[in-house]
Amino acid sequence: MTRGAVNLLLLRERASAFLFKMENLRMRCVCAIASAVLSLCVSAAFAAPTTQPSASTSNASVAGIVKAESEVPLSEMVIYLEPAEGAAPIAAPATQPSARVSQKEAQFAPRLLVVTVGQAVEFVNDEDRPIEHNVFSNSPTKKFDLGLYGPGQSKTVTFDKPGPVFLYCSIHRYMDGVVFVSPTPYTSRVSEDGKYKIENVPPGKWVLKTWQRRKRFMEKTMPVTVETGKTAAMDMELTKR
Ligand SMILES: [Cu+2]
Repeated sequence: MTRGAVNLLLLRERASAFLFKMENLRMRCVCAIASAVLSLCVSAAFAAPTTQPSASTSNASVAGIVKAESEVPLSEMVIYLEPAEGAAPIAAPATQPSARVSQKEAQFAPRLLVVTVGQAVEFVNDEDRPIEHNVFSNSPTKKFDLGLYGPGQSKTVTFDKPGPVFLYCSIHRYMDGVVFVSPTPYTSRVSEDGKYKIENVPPGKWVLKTWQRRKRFMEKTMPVTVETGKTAAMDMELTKR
């Protein structure tokens, strides 16, 4: 073999070794990129919030007519759902916007406010004139005393137990209102013609209950089964106390 031929062979060997190394490196790069992409995908899959079947997609409701003596306005009546015994407890909505009660012209507005357990209520002194109010309650559901404060100021109370909370003002004896704290967000006011409708109820077994501001009638407790896409018809007749 001539010296030139040997050199050529050596050169070819080196070249092929170099090419092999390059190929190796390329494969490693491809592998590294692929594994990075894969791990990103996997972590994205786990990090993404899992879509829970939400109440708003159940398209189920509970509705009906409340019959009582016609002269009685039923607008200060609340119908609400409680989970049936043994049913999974309902987690309070993670974020609930705070509700608001006005004190303008020495009146609580709305006079009856329905909130869900855990929800906060802002009591705002929105008087145009320099009038101070002192909102308080002695109800077992929530005892509080916000003290005196003037126009432009507001104080917030979080209602952490279900039940009625009667509102008063220590300055104006005629000011009265009520916050009804429902154990679940599934509530409806009864209209003056007796109709009510609780919408977007998760399917399952529930107990329907009534609450009246003026206790003129016996309260009702009725079991109800809610099915996806259906309206459970729950009419009721109230009896005098
Ligand atoms: Cu007042």
